[in-house]
Amino acid sequence: MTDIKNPVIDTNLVAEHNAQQQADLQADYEALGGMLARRGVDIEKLTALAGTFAVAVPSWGAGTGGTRFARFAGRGEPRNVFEKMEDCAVINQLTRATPAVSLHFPWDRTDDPAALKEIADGYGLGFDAVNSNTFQDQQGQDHTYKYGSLSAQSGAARAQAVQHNIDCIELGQKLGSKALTVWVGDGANFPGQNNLRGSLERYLDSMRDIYGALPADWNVFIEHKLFEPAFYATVIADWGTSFAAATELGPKAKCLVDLGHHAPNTNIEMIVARLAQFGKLGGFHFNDSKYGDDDLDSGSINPFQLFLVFNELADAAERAKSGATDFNPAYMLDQSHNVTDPIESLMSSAVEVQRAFVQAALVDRNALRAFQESNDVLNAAQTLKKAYRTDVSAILAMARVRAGGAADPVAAYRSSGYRDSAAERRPAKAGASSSGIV
Ligand code: AOS
Ligand code: ZN
Ligand code: ZN
Repeated sequence: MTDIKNPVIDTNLVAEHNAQQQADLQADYEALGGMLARRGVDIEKLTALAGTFAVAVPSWGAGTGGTRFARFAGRGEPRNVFEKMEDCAVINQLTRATPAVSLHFPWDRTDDPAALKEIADGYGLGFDAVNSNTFQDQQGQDHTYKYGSLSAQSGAARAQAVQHNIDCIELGQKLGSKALTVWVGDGANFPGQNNLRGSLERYLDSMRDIYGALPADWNVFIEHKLFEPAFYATVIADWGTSFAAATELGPKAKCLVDLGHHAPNTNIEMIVARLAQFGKLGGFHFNDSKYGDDDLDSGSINPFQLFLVFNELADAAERAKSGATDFNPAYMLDQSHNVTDPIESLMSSAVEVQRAFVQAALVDRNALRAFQESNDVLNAAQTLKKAYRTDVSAILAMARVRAGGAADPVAAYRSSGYRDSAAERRPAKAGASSSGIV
Protein backbone atom coordinates (compact mmCIF):
# COMPACT_ATOMS: atom_id res chain seq x y z
CA MET A 1 0.00 0.00 0.00
CA THR A 2 1.33 3.45 -0.92
CA ASP A 3 1.27 5.64 2.13
CA ILE A 4 0.09 9.19 1.74
CA LYS A 5 1.60 11.49 4.37
CA ASN A 6 -1.30 13.95 4.44
CA PRO A 7 -4.48 12.29 3.24
CA VAL A 8 -7.31 14.75 2.65
CA ILE A 9 -10.15 12.26 3.21
CA ASP A 10 -10.31 10.59 6.62
CA THR A 11 -8.63 7.19 6.16
CA ASN A 12 -11.04 5.58 8.66
CA LEU A 13 -13.91 6.58 6.43
CA VAL A 14 -12.24 4.90 3.45
CA ALA A 15 -11.55 1.79 5.52
CA GLU A 16 -15.20 1.63 6.67
CA HIS A 17 -16.40 2.07 3.11
CA ASN A 18 -14.14 -0.75 1.94
CA ALA A 19 -15.24 -3.01 4.78
CA GLN A 20 -18.85 -2.55 3.71
CA GLN A 21 -17.98 -3.46 0.12
CA GLN A 22 -15.61 -6.28 0.98
CA ALA A 23 -17.96 -9.31 0.75
CA ASP A 24 -19.48 -8.28 -2.58
CA LEU A 25 -16.12 -7.36 -4.05
CA GLN A 26 -14.56 -10.64 -2.96
CA ALA A 27 -17.42 -12.62 -4.52
CA ASP A 28 -17.20 -10.70 -7.81
CA TYR A 29 -13.42 -11.01 -7.84
CA GLU A 30 -13.54 -14.76 -7.31
CA ALA A 31 -16.19 -15.24 -9.99
CA LEU A 32 -14.14 -13.20 -12.47
CA GLY A 33 -10.94 -15.00 -11.42
CA GLY A 34 -12.61 -18.36 -12.14
CA MET A 35 -13.80 -17.24 -15.53
CA LEU A 36 -10.37 -15.86 -16.46
CA ALA A 37 -8.64 -19.00 -15.21
CA ARG A 38 -10.69 -21.03 -17.70
CA ARG A 39 -9.17 -18.76 -20.38
CA GLY A 40 -5.71 -19.38 -18.99
CA VAL A 41 -5.46 -15.90 -17.50
CA ASP A 42 -4.21 -15.33 -13.95
CA ILE A 43 -6.36 -12.61 -12.37
CA GLU A 44 -3.63 -11.75 -9.87
CA LYS A 45 -1.29 -10.75 -12.69
CA LEU A 46 -3.92 -8.43 -14.12
CA THR A 47 -4.63 -6.91 -10.71
CA ALA A 48 -0.92 -6.25 -10.21
CA LEU A 49 -0.79 -4.68 -13.66
CA ALA A 50 -3.82 -2.50 -12.89
CA GLY A 51 -1.92 -1.28 -9.84
CA THR A 52 0.87 0.05 -12.06
CA PHE A 53 -1.46 2.26 -14.07
CA ALA A 54 -1.23 6.03 -13.72
CA VAL A 55 -2.87 8.92 -15.53
CA ALA A 56 -2.22 12.56 -14.65
CA VAL A 57 -5.03 14.90 -13.69
CA PRO A 58 -5.26 18.33 -15.35
CA SER A 59 -5.29 21.07 -12.72
CA TRP A 60 -7.78 23.01 -14.83
CA GLY A 61 -10.18 20.07 -14.77
CA ALA A 62 -10.75 20.50 -11.02
CA GLY A 63 -12.75 23.67 -11.66
CA THR A 64 -16.07 23.70 -13.50
CA GLY A 65 -15.51 24.28 -17.20
CA GLY A 66 -17.73 26.17 -19.56
CA THR A 67 -18.56 26.76 -23.17
CA ARG A 68 -18.33 29.92 -25.23
CA PHE A 69 -21.89 30.66 -24.11
CA ALA A 70 -21.67 30.42 -20.36
CA ARG A 71 -20.02 28.91 -17.37
CA PHE A 72 -22.17 27.67 -14.51
CA ALA A 73 -19.93 27.75 -11.47
CA GLY A 74 -19.91 24.76 -9.14
CA ARG A 75 -19.91 24.78 -5.35
CA GLY A 76 -16.59 24.91 -3.57
CA GLU A 77 -14.52 25.23 -6.70
CA PRO A 78 -10.78 25.57 -6.20
CA ARG A 79 -9.74 29.21 -6.42
CA ASN A 80 -5.99 28.77 -6.74
CA VAL A 81 -3.40 26.14 -7.46
CA PHE A 82 -3.17 25.02 -3.81
CA GLU A 83 -6.89 24.29 -3.69
CA LYS A 84 -6.66 22.53 -7.04
CA MET A 85 -3.94 20.33 -5.56
CA GLU A 86 -6.19 19.49 -2.63
CA ASP A 87 -8.92 18.31 -5.02
CA CYS A 88 -6.36 16.34 -7.04
CA ALA A 89 -5.21 14.74 -3.79
CA VAL A 90 -8.76 13.50 -3.15
CA ILE A 91 -8.91 12.03 -6.65
CA ASN A 92 -5.68 10.12 -6.17
CA GLN A 93 -6.38 9.07 -2.59
CA LEU A 94 -9.59 7.36 -3.64
CA THR A 95 -8.57 6.00 -7.06
CA ARG A 96 -4.81 5.45 -6.55
CA ALA A 97 -4.55 5.90 -10.29
CA THR A 98 -3.68 9.61 -10.56
CA PRO A 99 -0.41 10.24 -8.73
CA ALA A 100 0.55 13.29 -10.83
CA VAL A 101 -0.96 16.63 -11.79
CA SER A 102 -0.46 18.50 -15.03
CA LEU A 103 -0.25 22.23 -14.38
CA HIS A 104 -1.14 25.06 -16.77
CA PHE A 105 0.69 28.40 -16.65
CA PRO A 106 0.04 31.18 -15.98
CA TRP A 107 -3.25 29.89 -14.49
CA ASP A 108 -1.28 27.90 -11.89
CA ARG A 109 1.72 30.18 -11.54
CA THR A 110 3.08 30.48 -8.03
CA ASP A 111 5.86 32.59 -6.60
CA ASP A 112 6.57 29.82 -4.16
CA PRO A 113 7.19 26.62 -6.12
CA ALA A 114 8.99 25.09 -3.12
CA ALA A 115 5.83 25.41 -1.01
CA LEU A 116 3.72 23.95 -3.82
CA LYS A 117 6.10 21.02 -4.16
CA GLU A 118 6.08 20.41 -0.45
CA ILE A 119 2.30 20.34 -0.30
CA ALA A 120 2.20 18.05 -3.32
CA ASP A 121 4.70 15.70 -1.63
CA GLY A 122 2.50 15.53 1.43
CA TYR A 123 -0.44 14.55 -0.74
CA GLY A 124 1.68 11.94 -2.51
CA LEU A 125 1.42 13.86 -5.78
CA GLY A 126 4.04 14.64 -8.41
CA PHE A 127 3.89 16.82 -11.49
CA ASP A 128 3.51 15.61 -15.06
CA ALA A 129 3.97 17.82 -18.13
CA VAL A 130 3.48 21.55 -17.62
CA ASN A 131 1.34 23.38 -20.18
CA SER A 132 2.00 26.81 -21.60
CA ASN A 133 -0.78 29.17 -22.50
CA THR A 134 -0.37 31.52 -25.43
CA PHE A 135 -3.94 31.11 -26.59
CA GLN A 136 -5.21 34.01 -24.50
CA ASP A 137 -3.80 37.35 -23.44
CA GLN A 138 -2.83 37.82 -19.82
CA GLN A 139 -3.30 41.01 -17.87
CA GLY A 140 -0.50 43.48 -18.37
CA GLN A 141 1.00 41.56 -21.26
CA ASP A 142 2.87 43.71 -23.80
CA HIS A 143 1.86 42.04 -27.06
CA THR A 144 -1.43 40.46 -28.04
CA TYR A 145 -1.92 36.92 -29.29
CA LYS A 146 -5.03 37.92 -31.18
CA TYR A 147 -3.30 37.12 -34.47
CA GLY A 148 -1.20 34.25 -33.24
CA SER A 149 1.57 33.49 -30.80
CA LEU A 150 4.44 31.22 -31.81
CA SER A 151 3.54 31.79 -35.47
CA ALA A 152 2.47 35.44 -35.23
CA GLN A 153 3.54 37.92 -37.87
CA SER A 154 4.72 40.15 -35.05
CA GLY A 155 8.24 39.24 -33.98
CA ALA A 156 7.60 40.82 -30.58
CA ALA A 157 4.53 38.61 -29.98
CA ARG A 158 6.53 35.56 -31.04
CA ALA A 159 9.41 36.45 -28.72
CA GLN A 160 6.99 36.97 -25.84
CA ALA A 161 5.37 33.57 -26.50
CA VAL A 162 8.78 31.87 -26.66
CA GLN A 163 9.81 33.49 -23.39
CA HIS A 164 6.58 32.35 -21.71
CA ASN A 165 7.33 28.76 -22.72
CA ILE A 166 10.86 29.07 -21.36
CA ASP A 167 9.43 30.44 -18.09
CA CYS A 168 7.13 27.39 -17.95
CA ILE A 169 10.14 25.08 -18.31
CA GLU A 170 11.97 26.87 -15.51
CA LEU A 171 8.99 26.69 -13.17
CA GLY A 172 8.35 23.08 -14.16
CA GLN A 173 11.95 22.20 -13.31
CA LYS A 174 11.48 23.50 -9.79
CA LEU A 175 8.46 21.27 -9.41
CA GLY A 176 10.03 18.13 -10.85
CA SER A 177 8.20 18.06 -14.19
CA LYS A 178 9.98 16.50 -17.12
CA ALA A 179 7.99 17.79 -20.08
CA LEU A 180 6.35 20.82 -21.60
CA THR A 181 3.16 20.52 -23.61
CA VAL A 182 2.66 23.18 -26.25
CA TRP A 183 -0.76 23.72 -27.72
CA VAL A 184 -1.32 26.88 -29.73
CA GLY A 185 -4.60 28.12 -31.13
CA ASP A 186 -2.67 29.83 -33.93
CA GLY A 187 -4.25 29.73 -37.34
CA ALA A 188 -6.56 31.60 -39.68
CA ASN A 189 -10.27 32.25 -39.82
CA PHE A 190 -10.25 33.28 -43.48
CA PRO A 191 -8.56 32.02 -46.61
CA GLY A 192 -5.81 34.50 -47.39
CA GLN A 193 -5.45 35.63 -43.76
CA ASN A 194 -2.13 33.84 -43.40
CA ASN A 195 0.41 32.35 -45.70
CA LEU A 196 -0.06 28.69 -44.77
CA ARG A 197 3.58 27.76 -45.24
CA GLY A 198 4.93 30.96 -43.73
CA SER A 199 2.92 30.41 -40.53
CA LEU A 200 4.42 26.98 -40.01
CA GLU A 201 7.92 28.31 -40.75
CA ARG A 202 7.51 30.96 -38.06
CA TYR A 203 6.08 28.39 -35.63
CA LEU A 204 9.09 26.15 -36.21
CA ASP A 205 11.53 29.00 -35.67
CA SER A 206 9.88 29.78 -32.34
CA MET A 207 9.79 26.13 -31.33
CA ARG A 208 13.50 25.80 -32.09
CA ASP A 209 14.17 28.44 -29.44
CA ILE A 210 11.96 26.63 -26.93
CA TYR A 211 13.54 23.30 -27.79
CA GLY A 212 16.96 24.85 -27.20
CA ALA A 213 15.92 25.73 -23.65
CA LEU A 214 14.87 22.17 -22.74
CA PRO A 215 16.94 20.51 -20.02
CA ALA A 216 18.68 17.31 -21.10
CA ASP A 217 16.09 15.03 -19.51
CA TRP A 218 13.03 16.93 -20.73
CA ASN A 219 10.68 16.40 -23.67
CA VAL A 220 8.42 18.82 -25.45
CA PHE A 221 5.02 17.52 -26.53
CA ILE A 222 3.39 19.07 -29.55
CA GLU A 223 -0.40 18.92 -29.34
CA HIS A 224 -2.28 19.09 -32.62
CA LYS A 225 -5.90 20.12 -33.07
CA LEU A 226 -8.00 20.22 -36.20
CA PHE A 227 -9.77 23.51 -35.58
CA GLU A 228 -10.95 25.96 -32.91
CA PRO A 229 -10.28 28.76 -32.25
CA ALA A 230 -9.05 29.03 -35.84
CA PHE A 231 -11.92 27.93 -38.08
CA TYR A 232 -10.29 27.92 -41.48
CA ALA A 233 -6.73 26.67 -40.99
CA THR A 234 -4.88 25.74 -37.81
CA VAL A 235 -1.07 25.79 -37.89
CA ILE A 236 -0.68 22.42 -36.10
CA ALA A 237 -3.90 20.88 -37.32
CA ASP A 238 -3.10 17.20 -37.52
CA TRP A 239 -0.71 14.45 -36.52
CA GLY A 240 1.14 14.74 -39.85
CA THR A 241 2.09 18.36 -39.15
CA SER A 242 2.83 17.50 -35.53
CA PHE A 243 5.04 14.62 -36.64
CA ALA A 244 6.86 16.81 -39.18
CA ALA A 245 7.45 19.50 -36.54
CA ALA A 246 8.64 16.97 -33.94
CA THR A 247 10.99 15.39 -36.50
CA GLU A 248 12.32 18.79 -37.54
CA LEU A 249 13.01 19.77 -33.93
CA GLY A 250 14.79 16.63 -32.74
CA PRO A 251 14.55 13.62 -30.43
CA LYS A 252 13.23 15.50 -27.41
CA ALA A 253 10.17 16.63 -29.38
CA LYS A 254 7.22 14.26 -29.54
CA CYS A 255 3.57 14.33 -30.48
CA LEU A 256 0.68 14.53 -28.05
CA VAL A 257 -2.65 13.03 -29.04
CA ASP A 258 -5.72 14.68 -27.53
CA LEU A 259 -8.55 12.30 -28.39
CA GLY A 260 -10.96 15.16 -29.12
CA HIS A 261 -8.76 16.95 -31.62
CA HIS A 262 -9.70 15.10 -34.78
CA ALA A 263 -12.45 15.10 -37.35
CA PRO A 264 -15.39 12.87 -36.38
CA ASN A 265 -14.78 9.19 -37.17
CA THR A 266 -11.02 9.61 -37.54
CA ASN A 267 -9.23 6.36 -36.83
CA ILE A 268 -7.31 7.59 -33.79
CA GLU A 269 -5.90 4.20 -32.88
CA MET A 270 -4.17 4.16 -36.25
CA ILE A 271 -2.60 7.54 -35.53
CA VAL A 272 -1.39 6.08 -32.24
CA ALA A 273 0.09 3.08 -34.05
CA ARG A 274 1.87 5.29 -36.60
CA LEU A 275 3.36 7.63 -34.00
CA ALA A 276 4.48 4.70 -31.86
CA GLN A 277 6.05 2.99 -34.88
CA PHE A 278 8.18 6.02 -35.61
CA GLY A 279 9.13 6.77 -32.00
CA LYS A 280 7.21 10.03 -31.79
CA LEU A 281 4.32 9.20 -29.48
CA GLY A 282 4.86 11.54 -26.54
CA GLY A 283 1.59 11.31 -24.71
CA PHE A 284 -2.14 11.72 -24.50
CA HIS A 285 -4.86 14.04 -23.42
CA PHE A 286 -7.66 11.59 -22.72
CA ASN A 287 -11.27 12.68 -22.99
CA ASP A 288 -14.25 11.75 -25.13
CA SER A 289 -16.33 13.51 -27.73
CA LYS A 290 -19.31 13.19 -29.99
CA TYR A 291 -18.79 16.13 -32.31
CA GLY A 292 -15.50 17.99 -31.83
CA ASP A 293 -13.28 19.01 -28.96
CA ASP A 294 -16.11 18.31 -26.52
CA ASP A 295 -13.80 17.43 -23.61
CA LEU A 296 -16.34 14.96 -22.24
CA ASP A 297 -15.46 12.35 -19.64
CA SER A 298 -13.15 9.59 -20.89
CA GLY A 299 -15.05 6.56 -22.04
CA SER A 300 -18.44 8.27 -21.78
CA ILE A 301 -19.23 8.26 -25.52
CA ASN A 302 -16.98 5.79 -27.26
CA PRO A 303 -15.34 3.37 -24.82
CA PHE A 304 -14.53 0.94 -27.64
CA GLN A 305 -12.31 3.56 -29.26
CA LEU A 306 -10.51 4.04 -25.96
CA PHE A 307 -9.98 0.29 -25.78
CA LEU A 308 -8.65 0.20 -29.35
CA VAL A 309 -6.19 2.98 -28.51
CA PHE A 310 -4.94 0.92 -25.57
CA ASN A 311 -4.81 -2.15 -27.75
CA GLU A 312 -2.27 -0.31 -29.92
CA LEU A 313 -0.41 0.86 -26.83
CA ALA A 314 -0.21 -2.72 -25.54
CA ASP A 315 1.08 -3.85 -28.93
CA ALA A 316 3.69 -1.07 -28.94
CA ALA A 317 4.72 -1.89 -25.36
CA GLU A 318 5.17 -5.56 -26.26
CA ARG A 319 7.30 -4.66 -29.29
CA ALA A 320 9.39 -2.27 -27.20
CA LYS A 321 9.95 -4.97 -24.59
CA SER A 322 11.15 -7.50 -27.12
CA GLY A 323 13.35 -4.86 -28.77
CA ALA A 324 14.61 -3.66 -25.37
CA THR A 325 13.64 -0.09 -26.17
CA ASP A 326 11.81 2.52 -24.11
CA PHE A 327 8.12 3.11 -24.59
CA ASN A 328 6.64 5.35 -21.98
CA PRO A 329 4.05 7.82 -23.30
CA ALA A 330 2.63 10.30 -20.79
CA TYR A 331 -1.01 9.68 -19.91
CA MET A 332 -2.99 12.77 -18.97
CA LEU A 333 -6.66 13.67 -18.84
CA ASP A 334 -7.89 16.86 -20.50
CA GLN A 335 -11.55 17.35 -19.76
CA SER A 336 -14.04 20.10 -19.08
CA HIS A 337 -16.78 19.32 -16.59
CA ASN A 338 -19.80 21.51 -17.08
CA VAL A 339 -22.65 19.58 -15.45
CA THR A 340 -20.96 17.16 -13.04
CA ASP A 341 -18.84 17.50 -9.94
CA PRO A 342 -15.32 17.72 -11.47
CA ILE A 343 -13.84 15.47 -8.78
CA GLU A 344 -16.37 12.74 -9.54
CA SER A 345 -15.82 13.09 -13.28
CA LEU A 346 -12.05 12.96 -12.95
CA MET A 347 -12.19 9.90 -10.68
CA SER A 348 -14.52 7.97 -12.93
CA SER A 349 -12.59 9.04 -16.03
CA ALA A 350 -9.29 7.85 -14.57
CA VAL A 351 -10.96 4.52 -13.83
CA GLU A 352 -12.32 4.30 -17.39
CA VAL A 353 -8.85 4.84 -18.85
CA GLN A 354 -7.46 2.26 -16.43
CA ARG A 355 -10.23 -0.10 -17.52
CA ALA A 356 -9.18 0.22 -21.17
CA PHE A 357 -5.57 -0.41 -20.13
CA VAL A 358 -6.51 -3.65 -18.33
CA GLN A 359 -8.88 -4.82 -21.07
CA ALA A 360 -6.12 -4.31 -23.65
CA ALA A 361 -3.85 -6.51 -21.54
CA LEU A 362 -6.53 -9.21 -21.78
CA VAL A 363 -6.22 -9.45 -25.56
CA ASP A 364 -4.79 -12.83 -26.49
CA ARG A 365 -2.02 -11.46 -28.72
CA ASN A 366 -0.75 -14.83 -29.90
CA ALA A 367 -4.25 -15.85 -30.98
CA LEU A 368 -4.78 -12.48 -32.64
CA ARG A 369 -1.53 -12.78 -34.58
CA ALA A 370 -2.44 -16.29 -35.72
CA PHE A 371 -5.90 -15.17 -36.89
CA GLN A 372 -4.35 -12.23 -38.73
CA GLU A 373 -1.74 -14.44 -40.41
CA SER A 374 -4.36 -16.94 -41.56
CA ASN A 375 -6.76 -14.17 -42.63
CA ASP A 376 -9.39 -15.40 -40.20
CA VAL A 377 -10.97 -11.99 -40.08
CA LEU A 378 -13.98 -12.89 -37.99
CA ASN A 379 -11.99 -14.52 -35.24
CA ALA A 380 -9.42 -11.71 -35.26
CA ALA A 381 -12.19 -9.21 -34.64
CA GLN A 382 -13.77 -11.49 -32.04
CA THR A 383 -10.46 -11.75 -30.19
CA LEU A 384 -10.54 -8.02 -29.56
CA LYS A 385 -14.24 -8.06 -28.69
CA LYS A 386 -13.72 -10.88 -26.20
CA ALA A 387 -11.28 -8.75 -24.23
CA TYR A 388 -13.39 -5.62 -24.58
CA ARG A 389 -16.54 -7.36 -23.39
CA THR A 390 -14.89 -8.64 -20.22
CA ASP A 391 -16.06 -6.68 -17.23
CA VAL A 392 -12.85 -6.02 -15.30
CA SER A 393 -14.50 -3.79 -12.66
CA ALA A 394 -13.66 -6.20 -9.84
CA ILE A 395 -9.98 -6.15 -10.84
CA LEU A 396 -9.93 -2.36 -10.80
CA ALA A 397 -11.70 -2.20 -7.43
CA MET A 398 -9.39 -4.82 -5.91
CA ALA A 399 -6.30 -2.97 -7.17
CA ARG A 400 -7.62 0.23 -5.60
CA VAL A 401 -8.42 -1.35 -2.26
CA ARG A 402 -5.05 -3.07 -2.07
CA ALA A 403 -3.33 0.25 -2.76
CA GLY A 404 -5.30 2.04 -0.03
CA GLY A 405 -7.97 3.58 -2.29
CA ALA A 406 -11.73 3.14 -2.24
CA ALA A 407 -13.65 0.19 -3.67
CA ASP A 408 -16.14 2.69 -5.10
CA PRO A 409 -14.42 6.10 -5.29
CA VAL A 410 -17.54 8.13 -6.09
CA ALA A 411 -19.57 6.54 -3.28
CA ALA A 412 -16.74 7.05 -0.78
CA TYR A 413 -16.30 10.65 -1.93
CA ARG A 414 -19.99 11.40 -1.56
CA SER A 415 -20.12 9.94 1.92
CA SER A 416 -17.08 12.00 2.95
CA GLY A 417 -18.98 15.29 2.54
CA TYR A 418 -15.87 16.81 0.93
CA ARG A 419 -17.81 18.99 -1.49
CA ASP A 420 -19.90 20.51 1.29
CA SER A 421 -16.84 21.31 3.33
CA ALA A 422 -15.08 22.76 0.26
CA ALA A 423 -18.12 24.95 -0.39
CA GLU A 424 -17.89 26.30 3.14
CA ARG A 425 -14.16 26.82 3.06
CA ARG A 426 -14.06 28.32 -0.42
CA PRO A 427 -16.66 30.98 -0.99
CA ALA A 428 -16.81 31.82 -4.70
CA LYS A 429 -14.73 34.74 -5.95
CA ALA A 430 -17.10 37.02 -7.85
CA GLY A 431 -16.68 36.69 -11.61
CA ALA A 432 -13.39 34.81 -11.32
CA SER A 433 -12.41 31.59 -12.98
CA SER A 434 -8.97 30.30 -13.55
CA SER A 435 -10.26 27.52 -15.73
CA GLY A 436 -12.28 28.38 -18.76
CA ILE A 437 -13.02 27.30 -22.25
CA VAL A 438 -10.73 24.43 -23.04
C1 AOS B 1 -7.05 22.76 -26.32
O1 AOS B 1 -8.03 22.48 -27.01
C2 AOS B 1 -6.21 21.76 -25.76
O2 AOS B 1 -6.87 20.57 -25.54
C3 AOS B 1 -5.13 22.09 -24.72
O3 AOS B 1 -4.64 20.91 -24.17
C4 AOS B 1 -5.41 23.11 -23.67
O4 AOS B 1 -4.18 23.57 -23.21
C5 AOS B 1 -6.17 22.60 -22.47
O5 AOS B 1 -7.35 22.03 -22.89
C6 AOS B 1 -6.50 23.72 -21.48
O6 AOS B 1 -7.23 24.72 -22.09
ZN1 ZN C 1 -5.64 18.91 -24.78
ZN1 ZN D 1 -8.74 20.45 -26.54
